[in-house]
Amino acid sequence: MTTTHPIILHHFKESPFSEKVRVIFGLKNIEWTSVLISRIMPRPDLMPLTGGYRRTPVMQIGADIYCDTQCIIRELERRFPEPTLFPDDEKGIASATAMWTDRSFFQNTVNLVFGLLADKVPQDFIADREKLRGAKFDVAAMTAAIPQMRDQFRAHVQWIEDQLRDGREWLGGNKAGLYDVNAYMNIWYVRAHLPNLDEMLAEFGRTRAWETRMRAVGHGRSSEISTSAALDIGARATPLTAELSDPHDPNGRKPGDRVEVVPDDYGKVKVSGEIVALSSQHIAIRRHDPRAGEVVVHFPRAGFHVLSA
Ligand SMILES: N[C@@H](CCC(=O)N[C@@H](CS)C(=O)NCC(=O)O)C(=O)O
Repeated sequence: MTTTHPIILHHFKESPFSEKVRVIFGLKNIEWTSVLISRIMPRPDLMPLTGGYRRTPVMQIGADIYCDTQCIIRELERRFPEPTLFPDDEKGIASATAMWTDRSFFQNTVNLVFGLLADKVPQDFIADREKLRGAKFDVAAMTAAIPQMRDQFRAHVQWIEDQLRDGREWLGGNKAGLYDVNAYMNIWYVRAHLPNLDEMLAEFGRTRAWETRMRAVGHGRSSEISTSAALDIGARATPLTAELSDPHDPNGRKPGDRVEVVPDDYGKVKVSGEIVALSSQHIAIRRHDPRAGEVVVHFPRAGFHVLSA
């Protein structure tokens, strides 16, 4: 499918969740536009587009803004169905792996990375991530927990290794898919930050070979624009999301209702707007911003709360 607006990814290089999306650009050979954002707040040109959602990455297509990799991936699969991220026709379980890779596995790798980096973590980064978590970013506690984190990391990697045990190249079988993208994020993250990943993976030969295959996927074709140019694109565009109601919504929500949407784990900034479209896996809300104009912001449902405004 062609789109009149570029596929813009707001991201930063060190971001593992952004790496998921960059790898999907590679798998699907998508042409995309890169907007490099600051690793820490403030992000003055991005907040008018998201309405305050502050996690990374964010995808922008004109005046439609996609928050969270679950939502971004769903939209990319819809727009670029070939090659599919579900080559084994296991869409449900492949999507659900995010609840493993993005939560318990990721919390493990974050604690491992920052525990081992310890005094190299800049103070402004710590202060920013304390705001994000609403809790102390306790590098000393992470350092003390390194032995436990190594055990956890090993157990998670063993699951990858077990999946590859029959000699398959990819976690789902003969073709790369969402299982691979989700799990790889954590290995990529440790590889990017810690010099001793090879040591940690020494017993996992199949995982090491799979990591090499994943790295070779690349990031598709990209060009770069500034944060302000992306905001201009959003301000000039009109959102293209069609109204969609959900007759099975358990709370009777419908297009036109005013709501607030907020992550249930961290970065709990409420984004308010009027429902445009909703389903069991997706909610899109319309907002107006003095700089961005009219935008529609999209969120996943799993891991997000929808509150009446
Ligand atoms: N569930 C989110 C998690 C995203 C996330 O935690 N991203 C990290 C960076 S990799 C983040 O937002 N860090 C704080 C920030 O960038 O403001 C997703 O799938 O996109």
